[in-house]
Amino acid sequence: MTNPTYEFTRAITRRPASSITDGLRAEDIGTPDLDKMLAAHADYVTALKSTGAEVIELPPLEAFPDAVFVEDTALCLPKGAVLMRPGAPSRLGEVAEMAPTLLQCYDEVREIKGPGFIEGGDILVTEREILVGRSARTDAAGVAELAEIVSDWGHSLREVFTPEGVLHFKTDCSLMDGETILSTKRLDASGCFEGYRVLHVAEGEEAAANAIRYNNLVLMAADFPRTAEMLDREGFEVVQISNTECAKLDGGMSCLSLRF
Ligand code: CIR
Repeated sequence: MTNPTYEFTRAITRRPASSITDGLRAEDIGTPDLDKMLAAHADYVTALKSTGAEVIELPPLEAFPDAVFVEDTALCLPKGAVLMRPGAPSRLGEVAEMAPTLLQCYDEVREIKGPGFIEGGDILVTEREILVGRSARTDAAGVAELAEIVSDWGHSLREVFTPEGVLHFKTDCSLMDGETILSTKRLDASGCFEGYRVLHVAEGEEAAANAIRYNNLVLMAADFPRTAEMLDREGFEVVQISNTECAKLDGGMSCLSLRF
């Protein structure tokens, strides 16, 4: 039996465009370097492919500086995909750019029509439920519209809250396996993971929480040695990818792909 929450045969990525220098960021900590980002992106794609998966690599979109962060445009589930409605106005148009690819991959593609907003970065799919964090990008109406769609496919959805000042719910957590979640202490303290086994990222390594389990691998941002060691001790096969450039735009491992 495969576990559809972390065993995948495909992924979709999009190469960063030179307009990435205009990407959204909460705080300006420097301009991302396209060449460095391209190199890290290539390592990321190579890691996904090394698990035997097919990676659909989409071309850069100059008109959308944040389009490399494809995760926010859709939710991919076993029975269908749902096109999101990003709460960042500059990112709304990325959805139409993703739609044709998903229509090729899925028989059923539905969409969040609004008026609510929701971004994929706020959605964590576990074996038992879909957790959606309300945030500055995801509102109650967006969550409610998604809940209706996924209930048709047999999923239950639970609304939770992304901590104040944190971009997305998954900025602070990721799924490691059927029962285990990697989380920052601050997010876990909200009580949203009751009933799960929770591993905390090391103190001071909060940015390590945005990782992905993809088949046999855990892809995590490099430079968080204590969290990497902890995951290794727990028996996970960790691959570290440079995230220095995406981090300047509040992006991490999960944002860079759609996985299904
Ligand atoms: C944004 O602010 O929308 C982008 N600069 C970063 C998006 C990161 N996406 C994600 O965590 N899923």
